[in-house]
Amino acid sequence: MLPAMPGIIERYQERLPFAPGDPVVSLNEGSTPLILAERLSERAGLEVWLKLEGANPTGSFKDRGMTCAVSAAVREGAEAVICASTGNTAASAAAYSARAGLRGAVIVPEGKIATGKLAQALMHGARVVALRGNFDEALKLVRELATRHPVSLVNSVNDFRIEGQKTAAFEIVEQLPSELDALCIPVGNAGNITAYWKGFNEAGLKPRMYGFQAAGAAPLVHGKPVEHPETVASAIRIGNPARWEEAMNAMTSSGGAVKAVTDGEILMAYRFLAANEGVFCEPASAASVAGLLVHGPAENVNRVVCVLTGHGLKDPDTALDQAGAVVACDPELSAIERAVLE
Ligand code: AN7
Repeated sequence: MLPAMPGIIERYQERLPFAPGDPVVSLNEGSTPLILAERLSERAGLEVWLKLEGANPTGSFKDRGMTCAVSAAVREGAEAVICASTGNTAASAAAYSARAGLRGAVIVPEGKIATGKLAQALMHGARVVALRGNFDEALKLVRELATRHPVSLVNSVNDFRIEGQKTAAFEIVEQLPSELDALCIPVGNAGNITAYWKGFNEAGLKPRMYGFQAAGAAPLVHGKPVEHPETVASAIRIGNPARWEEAMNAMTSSGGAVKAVTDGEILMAYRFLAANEGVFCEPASAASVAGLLVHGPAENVNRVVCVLTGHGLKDPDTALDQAGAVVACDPELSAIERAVLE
């Protein structure tokens, strides 16, 4: 039997702020598939690869950062971790704190997180607080709270999150047959694009970084915070990203850009990936592919990686809303023939 691939701290220890013998809280995150998307490549007119971050243990890229943030919290002797979240950070923080034996509290915008993420946070035993406000307000409050109480804040304002998430860039460099020209990635709080850029830099690569925001939540595109962000892609319903400057620096200094995609464009890409590539991602993730299809590749960009940040099962409500209906059938051969074949 092949040995299981270890988690990212063990795998990349010499490039992460952990020493041998430090406590490691891991679910064997990372080592996610990078697949060639042939139909998407045909449609986009260049070679497109998909990094399937939904294949992480809790179904999103957050696990790469969370193994580092929670391991560091244990090393520091923290007893509890806290975060504000549009859903995936909450699910991941809840899982890793359960594994570490720490208390976890997650603050989410009331009624605005996908069903699967809520189920995860609750199942892992976190205290789930539904804030009558949006993500930006939640983040402001938890930052304040963390200065007053001995709790470890595990949002991407925590540098350990960036360190962990940069390992996805290392993996892409290892997995691709030759160099990539550009990366397409959804942008919410702007931690992940910051992390990829750091990872590529450390690996000696400079792909163009294209960040895509939902049109109703596109502060980086407008150059100013959005007070009431709205989008079907609830994961990136964020109006004032914490890593604003770093994300802008990644995009401008790499020769990339930040652009907006509408909810309609996001949902088009979401359905296309599921129906034509067999890849079910959540709506926010599809923003990377929507951006590529709508805004097109830049000159001299022949090979791109689109990051699919979270699994489609996270948000079954949007899926059922977007998909075709089931076919009801009586338990008789003639009826089943009609139902299947017509
Ligand atoms: C699927 O969980 O902000 O730009 O609180 O869940 O690093 O914020 C989630 C963000 C993209 C954007 N795709 O990444 C949270 C949260 C998915 C996400 C993003 C998120 P960042």
